[in-house]
Order: sequence, then C-alpha cells, then structure tokens
Amino acid sequence: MPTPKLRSIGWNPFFDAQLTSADLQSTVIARVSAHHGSQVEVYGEEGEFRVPIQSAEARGKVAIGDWLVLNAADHRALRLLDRKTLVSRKAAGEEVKQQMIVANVDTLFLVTSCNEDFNLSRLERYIAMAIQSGATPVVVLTKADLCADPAALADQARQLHPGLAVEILDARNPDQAAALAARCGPGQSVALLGSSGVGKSTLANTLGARAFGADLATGPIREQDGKGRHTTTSRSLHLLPTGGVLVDNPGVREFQLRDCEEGVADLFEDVLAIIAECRFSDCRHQQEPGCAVRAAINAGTLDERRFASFEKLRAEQARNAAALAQRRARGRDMSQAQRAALARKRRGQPGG
Ligand SMILES: Nc1nc2c(ncn2[C@@H]2O[C@H](COP(=O)(O)OP(=O)(O)O)[C@@H](O)[C@H]2O)c(=O)[nH]1
Ligand SMILES: [Mg+2]
Ligand SMILES: [Zn+2]
Repeated sequence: MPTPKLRSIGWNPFFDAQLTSADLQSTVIARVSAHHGSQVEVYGEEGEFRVPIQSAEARGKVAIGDWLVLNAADHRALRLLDRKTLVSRKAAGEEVKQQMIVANVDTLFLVTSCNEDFNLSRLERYIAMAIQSGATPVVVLTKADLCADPAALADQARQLHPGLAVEILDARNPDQAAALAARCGPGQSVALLGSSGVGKSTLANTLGARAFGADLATGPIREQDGKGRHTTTSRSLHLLPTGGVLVDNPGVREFQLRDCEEGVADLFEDVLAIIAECRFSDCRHQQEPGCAVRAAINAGTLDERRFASFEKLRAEQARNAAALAQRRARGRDMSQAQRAALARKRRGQPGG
C-alpha cells in the first residue's frame, strides 16, 4: 500500500491507478535508483535494497526512476508500472537503438554554463527532448559568477520557447540554488541534464542531495576547452532535503534525438507557422519565389541560426524515426520467417 514515504519519493495518483487489489496484499512497491550488474538497486518503504533481474533483456527495459511491483515475500520483480514521463535518446553508435536516461521525472533542469558551453542550438536539442519526454524543462545557467552579462544569455534562452523558465546562478551558492527549490518539493522528481563540467554535481551537492552513502563526484574543469571531464559514471536517485528526488546524470556530450517528432514540432511552432506561408508546399526555402522563410530571415523576424537548428533537428529525428520503422518491419519479417521454419520443423520438413 503506497505510504507517505513512497509519496515523498515521487509516488502519485498516476501510479495508484495501476495497482490491482491483489497488489495491495502480497506486493511491495519500490523505485529504481541504480543499475548494478544483474541487479537493480531500488528504494522503497524499507529503505534501499537490491532486486535481482536475471535476464539482460528484462534489465534493459528498466530505467532509473521506474516503479517496480515486487513480490513481498522474496522481492522478485513482478511488474514495471507505466511511466508518466521518459527521457530517452538515440544510443551512441547504434543505428536506432533507444537509450533510456530517466523515467518519471516532473522537471528536467537543462544545465549549461555561461561560458563556452552556452549554445542556443544545443539548448534547443535539449528542450525538444524534454518536451517529448513529458517533463517540464527549466534552463539552468551556471557559472554566472564567471560571466560579465549572464542576464543577456538568459534573455536569449527565454526566446527559444514561449514560457520557458530560465534560472541564472552560481551552482556553488546555496542562496542562489534555492531558486530551484520550489520545483524540488515533496513528491517532486527532478533530473539534471547537461554536458560534463557544467556544474550538475556541484548543484546537486548545493541542493543537499543525499546519494544514500557516497558523496557525488565532482571533478576539475579542463582549462583548454572549458569542458569538464566525465566524472559521474552511474546515474542514480538521490533524496533532497526539500522533500523531492533528484537524478544526477552523467554528462551527455552529444546526443541525437530519436522518435522526437512532437518535441521538435512543439518547440519550433513559430518556424512551422512561417513555413506554412511559403507559396509552394514543397518549398526548400532556398531560392524559390514566395518563400516565407527567406522573407522572414531577410526581414529579421526569423533568426537564421534558429531555422538551421530546426532543419537539422527535424532531419535527424525523421532519419532516426524512418530507420526505426524499417527495423520494426524487418523484425516482423524475421519473426514470420522464424515461425514458418519452426512450423516446418514440427511437421518434420527440411528447413529452407
Ligand atoms: N565558478 C564556478 N564554478 C563552478 C560552478 N558550477 C560548477 N563549478 C565548477 O566546475 C567544475 C565542474 O563541476 P561539476 O559539478 O563536476 O560538473 P558536472 O560534470 O556537470 O557534474 C567543478 O570544478 C566545479 O567546482 C559555478 O557556478 N561557478
Ligand atoms: Mg557530475
Ligand atoms: Zn520556403
């Protein structure tokens, strides 16, 4: 039965609705906090413990932040609850494989520093991913103390999406980090996303995140390129003194969008509205007569950078979505062929 303790680590009515009457008698509920080889670490009513999940395939379906229904007697995993939100990206290298980053967070702090890491097109990529995930994006500009005019950067970030929240701070300063506390209250789940070295772990520490034992790792920033090294290797769930739950992710140096059509369309609603005004529906927005995009760029109402960013993200997501559809179709053909081979075998016929 969900208790106040479970509610304080993010349990809410969305999950209540998924429990059956049988669940209430013989099961316990726990939230996934880390992966450990053939086990997943979970946090539940009785504190933190590990749950063995034997098959790699089953483990691959579990994300940090997921809720599991476990058998009360032996803590065997019985069921994974439907997710409220899921942040995922295209796995590095692999053609279309999804890599889940975190599940069931309410707010995504998109962390970028006011120095060399600040890049509007990269932020757009993060915001599209956040919108697609279902979580609310908040841009957090760190290292404000190292920047002459952080407010100007914040203004640029605010223009990326109507209503986008942007905070500026020195991640080491608790008074400034307190601006984020309203989103870290009881039952709230938040995650930090951003490149290495931007101050995610520093911020987590300043917010008072307790990592169930160990301190969060922070490492030195590299002086030449302004980019930090990879210092955080495992994603995990932490408790906050404000009552919420925080996930500190490893630095995401670069990532590609996968299956992100809605995120891109929502973020670039303004660009799509301009495109709709082009005279030709298949306008490539280059030299065509009646091109509303070129007209808007010339008139200064559409930023050339923003349009290039839109084209890049839209093409990327379309490519990955198409590859995904193809792979699913191949998977279907394969299983049909396998079923046919199996049927032949049963009938004692030679395979073909
Ligand atoms: N001056 C300044 N340094 C910061 C700030 N935030 C982080 N740092 C430093 O930047 C380095 C990288 O921070 P870290 O939290 O490890 O980044 P992470 O890779 O995103 O987790 C550390 O040396 C921090 O002390 C900030 O707001 N101001
Ligand atoms: Mg870190
Ligand atoms: Zn056009």
